[in-house]
Amino acid sequence: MSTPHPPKLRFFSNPRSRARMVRWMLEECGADYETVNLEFGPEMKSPEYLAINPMGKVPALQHDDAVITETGAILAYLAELFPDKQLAPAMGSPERASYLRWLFFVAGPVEASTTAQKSGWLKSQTPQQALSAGFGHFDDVVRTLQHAVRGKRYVCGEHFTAADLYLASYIGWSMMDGTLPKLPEFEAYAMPLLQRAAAVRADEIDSDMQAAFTAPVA
Ligand SMILES: N[C@@H](CCC(=O)N[C@@H](CS)C(=O)NCC(=O)O)C(=O)O
Repeated sequence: MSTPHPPKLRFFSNPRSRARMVRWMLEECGADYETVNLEFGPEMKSPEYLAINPMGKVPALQHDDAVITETGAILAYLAELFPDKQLAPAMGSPERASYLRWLFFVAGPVEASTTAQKSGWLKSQTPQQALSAGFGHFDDVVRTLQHAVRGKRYVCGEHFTAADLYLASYIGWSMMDGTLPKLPEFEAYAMPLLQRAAAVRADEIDSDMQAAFTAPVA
Protein backbone atom coordinates (compact mmCIF):
# COMPACT_ATOMS: atom_id res chain seq x y z
CA MET A 1 0.00 0.00 0.00
CA SER A 2 1.41 3.39 -0.93
CA THR A 3 1.92 6.03 1.76
CA PRO A 4 -0.46 8.98 1.23
CA HIS A 5 1.22 12.28 0.41
CA PRO A 6 1.32 14.33 3.64
CA PRO A 7 -0.89 17.41 3.53
CA LYS A 8 1.07 20.58 2.80
CA LEU A 9 -1.25 22.80 4.83
CA ARG A 10 -1.23 22.65 8.64
CA PHE A 11 -4.04 24.56 10.26
CA PHE A 12 -3.59 25.59 13.90
CA SER A 13 -7.00 26.00 15.40
CA ASN A 14 -9.34 25.83 18.31
CA PRO A 15 -12.94 25.07 17.43
CA ARG A 16 -14.17 27.83 19.79
CA SER A 17 -12.33 30.63 18.07
CA ARG A 18 -11.90 32.87 15.06
CA ALA A 19 -10.20 29.89 13.44
CA ARG A 20 -13.69 28.75 12.42
CA MET A 21 -13.55 31.37 9.66
CA VAL A 22 -10.35 29.83 8.31
CA ARG A 23 -11.85 26.36 8.32
CA TRP A 24 -14.78 27.66 6.30
CA MET A 25 -12.27 29.08 3.81
CA LEU A 26 -10.27 25.83 3.69
CA GLU A 27 -13.51 24.02 2.93
CA GLU A 28 -14.46 26.56 0.24
CA CYS A 29 -11.06 25.94 -1.33
CA GLY A 30 -11.38 22.16 -1.16
CA ALA A 31 -7.94 22.22 0.48
CA ASP A 32 -6.06 19.18 1.65
CA TYR A 33 -5.14 20.19 5.19
CA GLU A 34 -4.29 18.84 8.59
CA THR A 35 -5.81 20.38 11.73
CA VAL A 36 -3.73 20.91 14.85
CA ASN A 37 -6.15 21.83 17.63
CA LEU A 38 -4.64 23.75 20.52
CA GLU A 39 -6.17 24.31 23.93
CA PHE A 40 -6.34 27.88 25.22
CA GLY A 41 -3.71 28.45 27.88
CA PRO A 42 -0.31 26.79 28.18
CA GLU A 43 -0.60 24.78 24.96
CA MET A 44 -1.07 27.95 22.89
CA LYS A 45 1.79 29.62 24.73
CA SER A 46 4.24 26.74 24.42
CA PRO A 47 7.67 27.53 22.92
CA GLU A 48 6.85 25.24 19.95
CA TYR A 49 3.71 27.16 19.09
CA LEU A 50 5.18 30.60 19.87
CA ALA A 51 7.79 29.78 17.22
CA ILE A 52 4.86 29.61 14.77
CA ASN A 53 2.80 32.49 16.13
CA PRO A 54 4.61 34.68 18.68
CA MET A 55 1.16 35.98 19.71
CA GLY A 56 0.28 32.53 20.99
CA LYS A 57 -3.10 32.79 19.28
CA VAL A 58 -5.06 30.88 16.69
CA PRO A 59 -5.61 30.70 13.79
CA ALA A 60 -2.29 30.13 12.07
CA LEU A 61 -1.51 28.32 8.86
CA GLN A 62 1.69 26.63 7.80
CA HIS A 63 2.24 26.00 4.13
CA ASP A 64 5.57 24.27 3.55
CA ASP A 65 8.05 26.87 4.86
CA ALA A 66 5.56 29.72 4.98
CA VAL A 67 3.65 30.70 8.12
CA ILE A 68 0.61 32.94 7.90
CA THR A 69 -1.17 34.38 10.92
CA GLU A 70 -4.07 36.84 11.18
CA THR A 71 -7.42 35.62 9.94
CA GLY A 72 -7.73 38.20 7.15
CA ALA A 73 -4.24 37.46 5.84
CA ILE A 74 -4.89 33.71 5.91
CA LEU A 75 -8.13 34.14 3.97
CA ALA A 76 -6.38 36.28 1.36
CA TYR A 77 -3.48 33.83 1.13
CA LEU A 78 -5.80 30.87 0.57
CA ALA A 79 -7.78 32.77 -2.07
CA GLU A 80 -4.51 33.19 -3.99
CA LEU A 81 -3.39 29.62 -3.37
CA PHE A 82 -6.57 28.26 -4.97
CA PRO A 83 -7.15 30.62 -7.90
CA ASP A 84 -9.49 28.15 -9.62
CA LYS A 85 -12.02 28.74 -6.81
CA GLN A 86 -12.22 32.45 -7.78
CA LEU A 87 -12.46 33.66 -4.21
CA ALA A 88 -10.56 36.89 -4.98
CA PRO A 89 -11.42 39.29 -7.83
CA ALA A 90 -8.89 39.94 -10.59
CA MET A 91 -5.97 42.26 -9.83
CA GLY A 92 -6.63 45.83 -10.91
CA SER A 93 -10.41 45.38 -11.22
CA PRO A 94 -12.88 47.61 -9.35
CA GLU A 95 -14.07 44.46 -7.56
CA ARG A 96 -10.51 43.92 -6.32
CA ALA A 97 -10.57 47.39 -4.79
CA SER A 98 -13.77 46.55 -2.90
CA TYR A 99 -12.34 43.20 -1.93
CA LEU A 100 -9.22 44.69 -0.34
CA ARG A 101 -11.20 47.49 1.23
CA TRP A 102 -13.62 45.20 3.05
CA LEU A 103 -11.04 42.59 4.01
CA PHE A 104 -9.00 45.30 5.71
CA PHE A 105 -12.09 46.97 7.16
CA VAL A 106 -13.02 43.77 8.98
CA ALA A 107 -9.47 43.09 10.17
CA GLY A 108 -9.08 46.66 11.42
CA PRO A 109 -12.09 48.78 12.42
CA VAL A 110 -14.64 45.96 12.76
CA GLU A 111 -12.38 43.69 14.78
CA ALA A 112 -11.12 46.47 17.08
CA SER A 113 -14.45 48.22 17.59
CA THR A 114 -16.49 45.09 18.28
CA THR A 115 -13.88 43.93 20.79
CA ALA A 116 -13.91 47.34 22.48
CA GLN A 117 -17.71 47.47 22.47
CA LYS A 118 -18.07 43.95 23.86
CA SER A 119 -15.52 44.66 26.58
CA GLY A 120 -17.30 47.84 27.66
CA TRP A 121 -14.26 50.00 26.84
CA LEU A 122 -16.28 52.53 24.85
CA LYS A 123 -18.62 53.59 27.64
CA SER A 124 -16.49 56.61 28.46
CA GLN A 125 -14.92 57.20 25.04
CA THR A 126 -14.00 60.87 24.68
CA PRO A 127 -14.22 62.82 21.38
CA GLN A 128 -10.42 62.97 21.34
CA GLN A 129 -10.17 59.17 21.71
CA ALA A 130 -12.70 58.69 18.89
CA LEU A 131 -10.70 61.03 16.71
CA SER A 132 -7.51 59.06 17.15
CA ALA A 133 -9.03 55.53 17.23
CA GLY A 134 -8.82 53.85 13.81
CA PHE A 135 -12.47 52.90 14.08
CA GLY A 136 -13.67 56.26 15.37
CA HIS A 137 -17.13 55.64 16.85
CA PHE A 138 -18.62 52.16 17.06
CA ASP A 139 -21.89 53.48 15.58
CA ASP A 140 -20.03 54.71 12.50
CA VAL A 141 -18.58 51.23 11.99
CA VAL A 142 -22.08 49.73 12.21
CA ARG A 143 -23.47 52.32 9.78
CA THR A 144 -20.61 51.72 7.34
CA LEU A 145 -21.13 47.97 7.44
CA GLN A 146 -24.87 48.43 6.98
CA HIS A 147 -24.26 50.59 3.93
CA ALA A 148 -21.69 48.14 2.52
CA VAL A 149 -24.01 45.14 2.53
CA ARG A 150 -27.40 46.81 1.96
CA GLY A 151 -29.22 45.06 -0.89
CA LYS A 152 -26.15 43.01 -1.75
CA ARG A 153 -25.73 39.32 -2.22
CA TYR A 154 -21.96 39.76 -2.40
CA VAL A 155 -19.97 42.76 -1.24
CA CYS A 156 -17.80 43.11 -4.33
CA GLY A 157 -19.48 42.31 -7.62
CA GLU A 158 -21.38 39.23 -8.68
CA HIS A 159 -19.24 36.57 -7.01
CA PHE A 160 -18.67 35.24 -3.53
CA THR A 161 -15.17 36.09 -2.28
CA ALA A 162 -13.05 35.76 0.84
CA ALA A 163 -14.25 39.25 1.80
CA ASP A 164 -17.83 37.92 1.98
CA LEU A 165 -16.68 35.00 4.08
CA TYR A 166 -14.94 37.35 6.52
CA LEU A 167 -17.80 39.86 6.65
CA ALA A 168 -20.55 37.27 6.98
CA SER A 169 -18.66 35.40 9.69
CA TYR A 170 -18.12 38.54 11.70
CA ILE A 171 -21.63 39.86 11.22
CA GLY A 172 -23.19 36.49 12.07
CA TRP A 173 -21.00 35.98 15.09
CA SER A 174 -21.42 39.54 16.40
CA MET A 175 -25.20 39.49 15.99
CA MET A 176 -25.28 36.21 17.88
CA ASP A 177 -23.31 37.54 20.84
CA GLY A 178 -25.23 40.82 20.79
CA THR A 179 -22.32 43.08 19.81
CA LEU A 180 -23.93 44.02 16.50
CA PRO A 181 -27.65 44.82 16.25
CA LYS A 182 -29.79 42.37 14.27
CA LEU A 183 -30.37 44.82 11.44
CA PRO A 184 -32.42 43.55 8.45
CA GLU A 185 -29.47 44.41 6.14
CA PHE A 186 -27.11 42.25 8.20
CA GLU A 187 -29.51 39.31 8.32
CA ALA A 188 -30.39 39.49 4.61
CA TYR A 189 -26.70 39.53 3.65
CA ALA A 190 -25.05 37.20 6.15
CA MET A 191 -27.62 34.45 6.71
CA PRO A 192 -27.65 32.99 3.15
CA LEU A 193 -23.83 33.05 3.05
CA LEU A 194 -23.62 31.19 6.36
CA GLN A 195 -25.75 28.46 4.72
CA ARG A 196 -23.23 27.76 1.95
CA ALA A 197 -22.28 24.09 1.79
CA ALA A 198 -18.67 24.77 2.82
CA ALA A 199 -19.77 26.90 5.78
CA VAL A 200 -22.14 24.22 7.02
CA ARG A 201 -19.48 21.52 6.53
CA ALA A 202 -16.88 23.58 8.41
CA ASP A 203 -19.33 24.23 11.20
CA GLU A 204 -20.06 20.52 11.56
CA ILE A 205 -16.34 19.65 11.66
CA ASP A 206 -15.66 22.25 14.34
CA SER A 207 -18.72 21.33 16.37
CA ASP A 208 -17.58 17.70 16.42
CA MET A 209 -14.07 18.77 17.45
CA GLN A 210 -15.43 21.13 20.10
CA ALA A 211 -16.74 18.20 22.07
CA ALA A 212 -13.13 17.28 22.86
CA PHE A 213 -12.34 20.71 24.27
CA THR A 214 -12.87 21.87 27.83
CA ALA A 215 -11.38 25.38 27.84
CA PRO A 216 -13.72 28.37 28.29
CA VAL A 217 -14.99 30.17 25.20
CA ALA A 218 -12.60 32.92 24.03
N1 LIG B 1 -5.91 39.18 15.21
C1 LIG B 1 -6.04 37.76 15.31
C2 LIG B 1 -6.79 37.43 16.56
C3 LIG B 1 -6.65 35.98 16.95
C4 LIG B 1 -7.23 35.73 18.33
O1 LIG B 1 -7.43 36.66 19.13
N2 LIG B 1 -7.49 34.46 18.64
C5 LIG B 1 -8.00 34.11 19.94
C6 LIG B 1 -9.17 33.14 19.80
S1 LIG B 1 -10.55 33.84 18.95
C7 LIG B 1 -6.92 33.35 20.71
O2 LIG B 1 -6.21 32.57 20.13
N3 LIG B 1 -6.85 33.57 22.01
C8 LIG B 1 -5.98 32.83 22.87
C9 LIG B 1 -5.04 33.65 23.68
O3 LIG B 1 -4.91 34.86 23.45
O4 LIG B 1 -4.42 33.08 24.56
C10 LIG B 1 -6.76 37.21 14.07
O5 LIG B 1 -7.56 37.95 13.49
O6 LIG B 1 -6.52 36.06 13.66
